[in-house]
Amino acid sequence: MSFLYKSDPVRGAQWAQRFAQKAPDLAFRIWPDIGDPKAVRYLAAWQPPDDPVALLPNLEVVFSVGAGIDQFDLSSVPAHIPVVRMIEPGIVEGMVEYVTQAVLTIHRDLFDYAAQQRAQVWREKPVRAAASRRVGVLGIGTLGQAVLDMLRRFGFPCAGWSRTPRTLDGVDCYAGDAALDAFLARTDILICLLPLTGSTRGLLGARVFDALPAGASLVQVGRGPQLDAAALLAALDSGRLDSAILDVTEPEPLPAGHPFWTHPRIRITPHIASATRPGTAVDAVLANIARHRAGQPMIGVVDRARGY
Ligand code: NDP
Ligand code: OXD
Repeated sequence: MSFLYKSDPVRGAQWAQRFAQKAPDLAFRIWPDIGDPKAVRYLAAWQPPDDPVALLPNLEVVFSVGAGIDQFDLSSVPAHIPVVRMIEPGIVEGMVEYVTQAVLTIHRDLFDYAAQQRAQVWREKPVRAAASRRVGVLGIGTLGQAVLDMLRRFGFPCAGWSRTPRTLDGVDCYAGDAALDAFLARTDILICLLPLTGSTRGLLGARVFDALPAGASLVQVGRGPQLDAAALLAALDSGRLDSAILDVTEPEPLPAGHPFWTHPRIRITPHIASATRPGTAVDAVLANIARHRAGQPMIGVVDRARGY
């Protein structure tokens, strides 16, 4: 019986080490060295092969090596094979760090100070209390909840938006399209932690920007196609929005010459907000395999109907 890994080979070598320690009975293979295809019961991939079951006839579970699964063609994985996304403490920790630094960058006026530094200007701005800066997170799943849990400790008034109603300690929760405008109207720093689906593609556009208070900012850590680039540039240039910190873009890599690179109110990072950490990721995958073998529900099974 074997486990096939199909993603970055450097990380794959780290997965292999962890598997050797924790699950020596399960042969670990790194794509394209698949060994006997009939022996492969589990596949972990960023992108599965085109027709995984034709290649691996005894496949039982497909694991995504990332939290998002929009890069998967779910129709190529038969319905009886569960697709499981990555839920593990390492990816949560990285996202909490990234979003916290982004919110504090905006809150403590570091875009303005960067401009002042370029102009060699030494001038203080009044410091606003966190209690006066309202933070709102689109998507309050695994990552959104962890981010809010950290941000509320700074004293930011916190809100979150989800598809289905949720209750979170210290967070004003809004749900569904009908509540979006009310959520946006009370949000000074908007953080996007939504999965990419048919409903979230292009969501970050003029309609959303116009519903935010004037001078609001955006932190985009979801997926590039959720953002309408022209609408963002227009909103920044008109002063409707103050600034944006973008970790994901469309396309990736962001091409040379794209206006985002040089815009003074945009900060770009190359999709590094967070990544699965091999040690904790392997532990999470092995725990799910144990559940699967025991006939128990696995954690993070993708609901194909809703698309995440
Ligand atoms: P979850 O599935 O745990 O949470 C998704 C949240 O989004 C849920 O609250 C869900 O609502 C909400 N949601 C989905 N669709 C809608 C909609 N149409 N309207 C309103 N709310 C909606 O995902 P994670 O928190 O684990 O991850 C979120 C995303 O973060 C990933 O899909 C990925 O795109 C991105 N990501 C980015 C990384 C980076 O480095 N930039 C790293 C890791 C992830 P409900 O609660 O009702 O289900
Ligand atoms: C993920 C990512 O979805 O790294 O895990 O973007």
